[in-house]
Parts: sequence; C-alpha cells; structure tokens
Amino acid sequence: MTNKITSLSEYLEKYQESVANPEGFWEKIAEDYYWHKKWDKVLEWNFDEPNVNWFQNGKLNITENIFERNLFMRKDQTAIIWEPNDPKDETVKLTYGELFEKVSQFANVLKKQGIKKGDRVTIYLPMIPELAIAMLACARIGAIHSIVFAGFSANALADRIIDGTSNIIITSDGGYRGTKTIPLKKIVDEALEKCPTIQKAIVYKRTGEDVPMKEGRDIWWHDAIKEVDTECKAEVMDSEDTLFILYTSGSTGKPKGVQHSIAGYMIFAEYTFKNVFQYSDGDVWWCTADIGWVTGHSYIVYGPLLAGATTVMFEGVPTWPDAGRFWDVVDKYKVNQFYTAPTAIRALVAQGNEFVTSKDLSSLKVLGTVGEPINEEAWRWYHDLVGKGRCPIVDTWWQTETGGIMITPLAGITPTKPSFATLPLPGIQPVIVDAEGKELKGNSVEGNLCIKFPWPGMIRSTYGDHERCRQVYFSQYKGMYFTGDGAKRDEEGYYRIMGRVDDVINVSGHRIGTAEVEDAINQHPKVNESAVVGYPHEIKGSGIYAYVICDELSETEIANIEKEIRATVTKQIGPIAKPDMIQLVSGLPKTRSGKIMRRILRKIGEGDATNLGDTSTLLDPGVVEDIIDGAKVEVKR
Ligand code: 7RM
Repeated sequence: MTNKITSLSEYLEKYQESVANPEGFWEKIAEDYYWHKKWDKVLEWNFDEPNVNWFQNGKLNITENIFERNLFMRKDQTAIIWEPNDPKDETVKLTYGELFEKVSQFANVLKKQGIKKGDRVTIYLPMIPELAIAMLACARIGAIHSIVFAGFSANALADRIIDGTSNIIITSDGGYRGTKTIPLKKIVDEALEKCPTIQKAIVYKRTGEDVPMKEGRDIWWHDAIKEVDTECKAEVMDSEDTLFILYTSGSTGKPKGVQHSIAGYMIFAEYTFKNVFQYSDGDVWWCTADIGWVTGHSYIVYGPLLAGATTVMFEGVPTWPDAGRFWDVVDKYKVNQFYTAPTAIRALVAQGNEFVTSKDLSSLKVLGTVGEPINEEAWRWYHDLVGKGRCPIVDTWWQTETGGIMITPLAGITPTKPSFATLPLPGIQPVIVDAEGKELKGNSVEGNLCIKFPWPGMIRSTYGDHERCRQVYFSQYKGMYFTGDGAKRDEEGYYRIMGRVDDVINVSGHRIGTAEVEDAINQHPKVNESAVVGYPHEIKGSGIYAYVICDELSETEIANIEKEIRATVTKQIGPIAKPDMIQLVSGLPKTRSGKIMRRILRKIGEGDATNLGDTSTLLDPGVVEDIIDGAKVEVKR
C-alpha cells in the first residue's frame, strides 16, 4: 500500500519532513487520487478568519476515489460486511461492484427528488448498509449529508434539520438495538411538524412495523429505487466544497454543525486509517462506532472504503444476546483490526472474563480505542485478555472537528504506554499552551492542547455561522486551533490527554454540553434552575450530575421528580443525555455577578470538598454546605 509507514525510523523521518514542508508532504499523498483537475496551490490559510484552503481549485469526486479508483482491482472484493442486530439473521455482504451500483442508484433517486449539488440531506437511519449507501449517494451528486445519530430525540433531530436547512430526510420505519425497537419514522414525523423546509422523506423498511406515510411527502425507499437506473455520473466538485456537516456539542448553546470539505478530508481519512491501524490488503476491519458519530464517518465508511478495505458494519449492541457478542463477530468474520471505545471495554470488563476467554480471537492483529481517555485497568484487560498480549493497542486521540486521528501510536511501530495517545501523526503539529496562550516548549509540561498548523482534515466552518467557528476554536489562542482538551507531554515527549477543560462532558465517549442538558432540564414545568457537571463514572467515564432547583413540590411530586426530569431530557435531547444523579437543591453557588461556580459543583460531584478553592466571591456561601449535606455521593470534607 502506498503512503504506509512501516517502521519507527520511517515515522520519525516522515514527521520531520511533514513539519519542515507540510505542503510538499501532503501534495505527494494527494498525487495518489483521481482528480478531474489538479490543484493550483496546495494550501492557503490564516487562522484569524479562519480560512483554510487545501488543494485549491482541484476538481474531484470522493466516490470516484472509492469506486472507480478501486474498481479495477476490487470489483468482486467485499466492501461492507453487515452484521445484523440478531445473530440469527442473515449477514449482508456487498462487493465494491455491488455497493457502487446501489450508491449510484440511490444517487439517482435523490436527483429525481430534485436534490442538487450543495443541498443538505438529513439522514436519520439505524446501522444498516443503506446508511452508508445514502451518505455515499449524497457525495456522488455533491449533496451535503448531515447524519443525525438515531438515538437523538425528535426535538434534537428537528434542531439539526432546521439549522442545516435540509429539504429532504432519509429514515426508516424503525431500528433494532438489542431487544428494543426504536420507532424512527414516528420520531421523524414528530420532528417534521416543526420543520417546514422538509419536502420529502424517503423511508427504508427495516422492521416492517406499520407506519403512516404522508401523501405527497413520504416515499418508500424500495419503490423509489425501482424507478431509476444504476448508473450515475459523479458530480465534479471543488476541493473545498463541503462534503458533510455533523453536529457536535460545545460548551455553549445549541450543537454546531461542524463542516468538512471534500479533498482534505478524503486524503486525511485514508492516510490516517492505513497508517494508524496498519491495514493490509485482504484484512477485515471492524470499527464498532455508529455512523451517526464522526468515528463512523471516518473509520467505517470513508477511510476504509477509500483504502479499498473490507469494513464490518454492526447493527447491534455489545451486550446482546450476551456480553460475548463482539468476540463472536470477530471470530465469525476473522476480524484483523478492531476499533472500539473505552466505555464499551469497561462495560465488558464488568461482565467477566468468561465471555472473552471462551472465544477464538486469533485473527486479531491490532486493537484500537477512541472517544475518551482509557484507564489503565481497561487498557490491561484489552491488551492481555482480548489481544492475548500479542496485539498492539492504539489509543487514538481526535475530534469531530479534526476529521481524523491526530495523536496516536502507529500499530506495532510506536512503543505504547497505557493511557498515553503517544505521538502526533505526520502533518500534525500539537502545542501545549498555558492560560495566557504561551507555548510550553520542551518535555514534562501540562496545559491546554492546541494545533498550530492546518492539516487537511480540519474543520472549515460551523454551518451557517462562521463567526461561531472563529470564536470557539480560533479566538482563545491567537494563530492556533484550540481543542478544548487539556494535555500533558511527558519526559519522553509522549502526549497524555487529560480530558475537557470546557463545559463539555464526555459521557461514554459522547460529547454533551452542560448548557444543553440544563436547557433540557429547565423545560420541566416545576424546575426553576439547574446546573450540570460531569463526575467520575465507572463505566461511562463521566456521568451527568444535575443540581436542580424546583418550585415547592408536594410529596408525590418529590417522589416522581427525578423520573420526570430524566424523561424531559430524553425528550429534549435523547437518552444519552439523561442525568445519572439528580440532586434537588435550594440554591446554587453563584458569584455576585450571577455566574454559577461549576468548579465547586464538580468538586462535590467528585466527592471531594476538602479543597473547594476560593469561595470568597460567593453570594451566599451557605448553599455550598447544604449541597454537600444533600449530595448523592459520599463527600469528603
Ligand atoms: C473521535 C471523537 C472528541 C473528544 C476530545 C476528547 C475526547 C477522544 C480520546 C479522547 C482521550 C482519546 N470525537 N477523546 N479520543 N480523550 N483519549 N484517545 O471522539 O468529537 O466526539 O469527541 O473526545 O476530549 O476532545 S468527538
């Protein structure tokens, strides 16, 4: 495989080269793709606006680089292996040739519905092959996909449709998750009541449950594809045209639509995939993420398919029918590289070793993690029990905004250390800064993690609000992209990610903004005010702790309030944002200017009130004592 690093010395060499001459480094990699017209200039940028332009004026289509570029060799090679929720149901395998036909056919369906280059298409589907087909069909015709994780509520879906101004949505009647079915079409119907821009809904039949179809708006997928042919010419796109938007939570306000452009993302997704996981031709790759998150975009669909890999797509959950499901699937398809989240590993650790030790995992060569820091115990279990000590673990740090992996070991090449993401990939220039934005040079330093030079996969804007992109990512530290994470560089130059330094909670690897959860809780008619913080949670990494002020409650209301608040949050955002702990309080620690001092609430949630720091600016120091008295966790004073 081209552009694949094979040794530590080669990595070090490439890294030096990529810093000395980033344009030259990425240009050489870009030569490998199919372009209608090559770029005039590799890179133009400033981080003040920000304006980042990779492969300026290049013309291409990403799906031609997945299909036409690979087809000659791979027409009959399996592209996607789909493992259904129920292991008794049949696997679906699609070759590159078959997938190409289905993508082209669905692209024609979109065209027939009037979807044109630049239009936004919202996709709200479970983990079925049609999700990958729909997203690639968008890319084929130059439409911008906006995939919404199928665990989000009608309200959250509506917010994302409205912000992205889509006029079409692709969904299914329902979806399976373990023993549950999720009524996706019903959720869509509810969301669409608030979304006047939506003209059409294309509905895939997955569960077969009865769903009302709205005349003139709703169309069955299987009817629509019958009316079109299976060839669709690729729309010729500009390098910097938008490939997709994907909503992610930040510390303030509503989720923002992170915008990625075509050429840079394409090159970055494939390069990082091949190098980090050391994928070789013929290997079977499995990333257990949902395509509704960026990990699924980059490492189930785009990265692997660009590289001509065989990628497994899993509809189900890790614990059904039992906690051995992952390992059954590994054995069933002889998976070679396996990529999952620390939260999944911790959940499986808790179920006991028997589910792993009884399985044949000899096909595994590489294990990866993403989404949050992996604690040493989970790392050891993964390494010793799953990998039998033979498989390198790659702890990959990156974000929705970075498009692909940034700091990580290269599997089998970079010596690893538990809980360290280790070293930056070639082309990535991380810096650690202090509160004033001064770069902390050398080793053994800790501070905020920034990136000081553009990389091809980086965020270009936040949809519809470029100023917000500037404010959130490029204004804190001048001339740098700010990640929102704290990090340490140890004595040998290895990076350890310390977690978020802003008001974002990483729950099971999913980003949840405290402000969003507070807004949701405040929708409950009895709630006056709330403050939400993260606290250490054994399985989820961080749990959600909500301090809530309510109106006078009757005894029955008190008995039901927690359940009701959880239901309110589920309705506003989705079950992933449900608070784990809810504490009714009479007041919140506020400064004289009315700002909630979350630092204090965080400390209490952590169970440690021995050092609350400076509380002299508090309006009413007495509330802190009351909160500690009523805390849902044991608090050391
Ligand atoms: C890919 C993804 C991004 C946030 C990020 C971090 C945290 C991700 C790691 C990690 C420690 C890791 N995108 N994070 N990977 N923390 N070690 N290997 O997760 O946009 O949803 O989240 O996740 O805080 O800023 S994301």
